[in-house]
Amino acid sequence: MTRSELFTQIQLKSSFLCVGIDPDLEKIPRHLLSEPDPIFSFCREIIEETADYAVAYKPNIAFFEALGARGWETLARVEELIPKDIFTIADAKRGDIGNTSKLYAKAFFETMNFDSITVAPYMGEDSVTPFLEFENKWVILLALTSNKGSLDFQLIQDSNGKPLYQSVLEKSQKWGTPENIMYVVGATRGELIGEVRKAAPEHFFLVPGVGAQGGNLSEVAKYGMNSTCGLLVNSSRGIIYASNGKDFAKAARREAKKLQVEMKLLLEEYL
Ligand code: OMP
Repeated sequence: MTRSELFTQIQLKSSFLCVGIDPDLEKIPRHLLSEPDPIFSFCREIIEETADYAVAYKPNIAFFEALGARGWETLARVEELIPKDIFTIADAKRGDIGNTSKLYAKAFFETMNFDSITVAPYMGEDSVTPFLEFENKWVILLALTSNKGSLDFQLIQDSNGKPLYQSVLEKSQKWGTPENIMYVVGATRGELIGEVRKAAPEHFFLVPGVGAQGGNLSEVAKYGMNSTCGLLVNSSRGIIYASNGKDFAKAARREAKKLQVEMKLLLEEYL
């Protein structure tokens, strides 16, 4: 999917919601456990009920690969059932020496058909560029993450006072363009989102951390929105585990809609 196609979807749905698919056998409703593939049944209902409000889905690969070979099969089936006009993110956080990254890219872009993959920048240019060689596919590079541990490295300053995440933003913009690189910026980072926006005015940001991690949606929009929205805001647990009863998918729909209604107002305010 291209950047302008993504923006068109955002406008059509008045939404920049990414629904995070983090299906955990211990958390899904008990009645699904008698299904042949409980995780698939869970994801199918969640997708069916939230697709009206989502412009992106982000399956987190850990939740599938923890189940072994069967989990990979489930992931492939889940990826296939996501409507084609919705952007897909393989949240795999990969990155390795060039010839290995090339195979990670093949796994998620060719064997499966994800639009994008999350990538860790730590191993540098040759670990990231193999992902950029695929047409209409995206790298979503970790810049300033939502978790407490982001303080350990990402905010360390060099001798000129520049934090590491700023060097990631600066350098990586030479490897690709706003048409094939996005950045992960945590919703919990408040005003710093504005600093990331200054350093990368055109790029889309994937913003996790609203909902269960306490990030604030209007703050994200205030500091992060650009003229083509430039934001995909993710919520996983806050949507998919809104209820653990038989009404779980309807409850997920309600939570997704709540965020979409808020997003519509923010789009009207800032675009
Ligand atoms: P919830 O906190 O349940 O909404 O889930 C957040 C999702 O975003 C999880 O799948 C995390 O792995 C992911 N995530 C973060 O929480 N923080 C980050 O900085 C980056 C990610 C990510 O790359 O998606």
